[in-house]
Amino acid sequence: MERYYQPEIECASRDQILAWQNERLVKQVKHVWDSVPYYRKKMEEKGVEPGDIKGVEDLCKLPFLTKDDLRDAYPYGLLATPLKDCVRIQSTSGTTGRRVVAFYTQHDIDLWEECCARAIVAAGGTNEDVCHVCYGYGLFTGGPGLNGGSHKVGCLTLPMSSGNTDRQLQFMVDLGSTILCCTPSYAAYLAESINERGLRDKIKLKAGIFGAEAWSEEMRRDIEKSLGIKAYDIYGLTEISGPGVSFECSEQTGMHINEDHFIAEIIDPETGEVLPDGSKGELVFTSITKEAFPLLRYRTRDICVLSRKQCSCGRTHVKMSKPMGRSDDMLIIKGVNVFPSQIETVLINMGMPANYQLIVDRVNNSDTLDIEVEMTPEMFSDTVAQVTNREKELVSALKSMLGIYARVHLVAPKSIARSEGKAVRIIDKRKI
Ligand code: DLL
Repeated sequence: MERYYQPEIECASRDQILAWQNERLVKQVKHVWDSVPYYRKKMEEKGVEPGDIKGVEDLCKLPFLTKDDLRDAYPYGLLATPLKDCVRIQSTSGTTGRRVVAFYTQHDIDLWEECCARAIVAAGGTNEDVCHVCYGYGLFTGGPGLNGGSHKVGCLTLPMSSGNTDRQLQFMVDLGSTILCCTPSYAAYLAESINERGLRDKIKLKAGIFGAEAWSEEMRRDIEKSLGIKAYDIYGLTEISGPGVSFECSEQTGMHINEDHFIAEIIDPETGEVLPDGSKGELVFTSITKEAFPLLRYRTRDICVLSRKQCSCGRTHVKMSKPMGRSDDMLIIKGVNVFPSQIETVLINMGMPANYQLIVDRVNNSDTLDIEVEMTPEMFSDTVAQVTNREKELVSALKSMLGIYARVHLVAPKSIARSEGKAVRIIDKRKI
């Protein structure tokens, strides 16, 4: 029974890991300096040259990259290899302005899939498993990443993609799926459908690999109980490759970061100062092995804590906590990235005032978004039919901007509380 497990890497000594990181970082900085004029300029502005970076302890000399840089440099400005060497792009679910597009050489794909394979093995996966992947396929990294990892492990891979619950359940029963890969909210929905249809005895699932959105320990326990499985968290982001940047082991107390490929730092989101392990702050990644899209000091905006406490699984790679929130205002609703600014754009374009509130909730383990929008005083005298019509128009405009359904409620002028400081636009009732 061949298992895609690399103890010589995943359980390497801390000295060995640091030695790999030092060597790879120096090489990567030179590669970026030589091939990415955008980042070279940033380094020059900070007065840093490749020779100044001798190892991980010099990382803090490098400038940060942010999502704004990715947007400025869209589409090819951060590409570090000739286009002829790239074989794939993936993209984020962001829908306004410029999307973030990440490039991969075949080597990058291999390493990314290797990271996903490690996650599957850590969840107990072997070549005897039937791995049911219902993350979305296409531009989203979830489907392609776990699909590739599953191949590497040698599982029988079911490339289901998301949606069509009847078909998901039929294949799950008929083919005897043993590992389920999807967002936690979809896993909860599938669990509910399985139990409603009395299929619990007919499924063979033993583990789930769930991520791409925030989920609580309570939700983990619910899913584990209703499906009779062990549920593992997996984290990642398109900019840094996709799922598999980090993953949980059987201890389920944080996700091991694949430190042979990514250097993690925690910074103070306000000042950019590097914080010691154990501090809560913004997670920053440097990819040290990627060829086509190697980001140095990329600010994820995810707020986490890193821990180097010894793990009983034997892995020595640093663990990150579940993201506790984001330092920007991005919401993740039903796995889709939603920015309040996108909503504001739609409202203003449709002639509505910018007085609105977003109420995000989780009902039956599925996210809901309600938007209260103040009417203008002129609209307030409209008939009920006119108001209903306007709400419908807004729902449809928001759907095409965000890609998800939001309920819209037009409310009386001046009925939404004003704030003297920053406007409080978001009420997130999800207990995460
Ligand atoms: O969500 C990649 C992924 C796919 C991860 C499948 C895991 C499984 P993006 O669409 O670029 O990539 O979104 C990245 O999602 O910065 C986090 O804010 C959030 N996120 C990802 N995984 C988790 C997780 C994919 N396990 C953004 N818990 C990240 C909480 C997560 N948030």
